[in-house]
Formats: sequence, C-alpha cells, structure tokens
Amino acid sequence: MNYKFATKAIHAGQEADPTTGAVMTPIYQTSTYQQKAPGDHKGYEYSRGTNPTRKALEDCLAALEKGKFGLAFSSGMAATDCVLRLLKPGDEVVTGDDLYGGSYRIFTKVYEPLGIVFKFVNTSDVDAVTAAITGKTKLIWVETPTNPTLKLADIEAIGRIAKEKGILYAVDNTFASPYLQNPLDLGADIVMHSVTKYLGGHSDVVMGALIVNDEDLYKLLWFYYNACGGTPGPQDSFLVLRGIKTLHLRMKAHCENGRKVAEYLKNHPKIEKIYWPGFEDHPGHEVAKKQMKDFGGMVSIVIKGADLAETFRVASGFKVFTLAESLGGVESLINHPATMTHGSIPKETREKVGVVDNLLRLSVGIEDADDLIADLEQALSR
Ligand code: P1T
Repeated sequence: MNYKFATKAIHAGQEADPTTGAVMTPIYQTSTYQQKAPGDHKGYEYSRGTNPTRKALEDCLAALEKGKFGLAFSSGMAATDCVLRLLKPGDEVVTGDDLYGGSYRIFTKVYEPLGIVFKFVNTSDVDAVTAAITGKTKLIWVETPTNPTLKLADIEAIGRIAKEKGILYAVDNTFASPYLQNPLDLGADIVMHSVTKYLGGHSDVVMGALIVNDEDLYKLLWFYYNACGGTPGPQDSFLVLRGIKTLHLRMKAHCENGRKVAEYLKNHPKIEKIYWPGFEDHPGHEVAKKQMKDFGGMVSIVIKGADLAETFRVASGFKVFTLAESLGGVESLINHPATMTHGSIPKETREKVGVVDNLLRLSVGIEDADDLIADLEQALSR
C-alpha cells in the first residue's frame, strides 16, 4: 500500500468484513477454526499461530514501519524474547548502556546464564559499537531514543556496520513510534515495539511487535512466535487497531506538548539537568533531526540537590500527571526510573549513565499544555 502515514494508520490491513460488510475489523473471539478435512481450511488453524483480528493489526504495523511482515506479541518483552531465541550459547550481542530495565533484565538474568554474552556500550558512539564487535557478534540491539536518558543512536551509521559485518540488527523503536522514525528504512533488519506505549496509546493494553522485511527471517521468528506462544488475543488486537487510527494525531500533540514542557523546565531553578533531544545542546540533536520527524513526548529531569526522599515527595505531588510506570498514553505519567522501571539495574551500573536517584521521567500526554505546566510548577515548588 503506497499511501501516506495517516491513511495507512486508518486503513492498512483493514478491509470491510467480507461476510457482513462491518467497517471495523471484527474481534474474532475464537481459539480454533473448522477444517473440512484435515489441512483443508481457510488459512486459519489455531489462534496461537494466526487470528484474523491479530493479522489485520500485524499488517497495519508492517505498513506503518514500511516493512513486509509484522508479528504481534503478548508484550514488548515477549517480542524481545523471540529475537533472543535466535541466539546460541557463545554468541555475542552488542547493545546500549541505557536501556529499558526489563530489556537489561532479560539480557543479564535470562539469556546471560544460557551462555549469551552481552556488551553494553554507548550506542551514541558508533566507534564504541564497532569496537565491541567480534567474530562472535550475532546481534546488535539498539534503543533510540533511550529509556530513560533519551540518548540518540545513529540508526543508519550502525546499520552500515551491521551490514558490512553480516550481523543481525534490531532497533527498539518504542520511544519514537513509527510516526517519528522508521528503522527498516535506515538499515535495521528488525524493528521492535512495546505496543503498550504510543501504538496502543491509551494505557489499556500490554503488547509487543516485531516488523521485518526479510521473508526467511520472518519465517524463523514466526516459528518461535508460534512454538513458544507469546501471542496476544483478539480483544487486545482490536484495541490496538483502534488506538493506531489516531497515532499521527496523538504523536503531533505529544511532540507539541513535549516541547512546551521541556522549554518550561529548561531554566527552572529546581532542575539540575534536563534530557530532551529537541534542545540544540542535546548531544544527539543533529542525529534526532536527521532520523526523526520530531522530538517526541518524553522528557527526563534531574531535581537539583534532591535526595531520594525529596525526589519521592516531588514525584508524589502531581495532580494531572499520574505517578506510574509506562509511557506513550494520552495521559501524562511521571516515573521514578531508579526504583520503578529500571529497578532491576544495579545502582552503580545505572548511575554511570545518569539514572540517578533524583531523576524523574515524564511521559508528556496530550492534555492542555497549560495545565501540565501548572502541575509541574506546583509539584516542583513543594
Ligand atoms: O512492557 P512491555 O510491553 O513488555 O515492553 C517492554 C519495553 C521494551 N522496550 C522499551 C523501550 C520499553 O520502554 C518497554 C517498557 N517500558 C516501560 C514499561 C516503561 O515504563 O519504561
């Protein structure tokens, strides 16, 4: 489908139901499908492997990421797990030193004990990525912008190295969403999403996705997807299809509010440091301008001179922002990475990359920006 983003968000993978003409993709709430004779069926056998509602979503996700094949999972972590299943003991992975805590946890607590070696480097530095590659490197896993310090990796530059060395290259595109950035176009082999976030957009579904172009890679991933079974149900697939219809509108609003909030906070006397890639002095600003359509709705701040107790007081004092894990929904959330989303990372490891006890992460929603700023003002003045 050669349509532009907004048209794909509303129509890709979705046609009026052939039996009834229903405009919205029906929720095919079925675990199984009738076969006339063994093997004689309409393309659907059992819903762990295929379900029409999920298929519509997978086709829509693939279209948005400009890929050929989409796979939806029961969570972002199930999607990540599926990629890691391609590895064998002794294989090495080069990945970022700032990652979602759950990604760090599955790497170090689930796959490292199985003999996979992970090298955590600053993926903003292409030379550091190159230096970490050995003959055993089988996967480069990049998150950009990173969670929670919003570091940028040059997707295309790393893609060139991956291609040259024949290494599988996956990009976690959760923070940008397919509206802001399309890694497959920049040389990635796999795009991963926590669909729970901007794609779902309404904080009512946990889901993940992988999108690829290569058919053999798709078939291999599909094997593990079906064999291991971390696939989502039709109700959740329907909710995400519905959420995606407004992705372009929501992302524009997230970016606009993100900018207003970041600009308000930049010179605030209580803020020691602010991370938002839209600032010209952000080290990844030029890369962000090159590969992203806009700068997103995520902003992280360090509260000046605050200890843990004082940071907790600020985090607990909001009226419009909700203190909660997750991000990317229409409502604004505030999160304390050190004890919430990144609690599984040892203190010394996280502090090296700036995930300090007085860091707070804002997922700027699409409420009125004036109300968000007033809420920040009152919470910071406590
Ligand atoms: O939560 P789940 O859908 O399983 O996705 C995991 C995941 C993967 N990658 C990134 C960049 C993520 O941010 C996440 C989930 N993150 C949060 C829950 C959070 O609040 O940061």
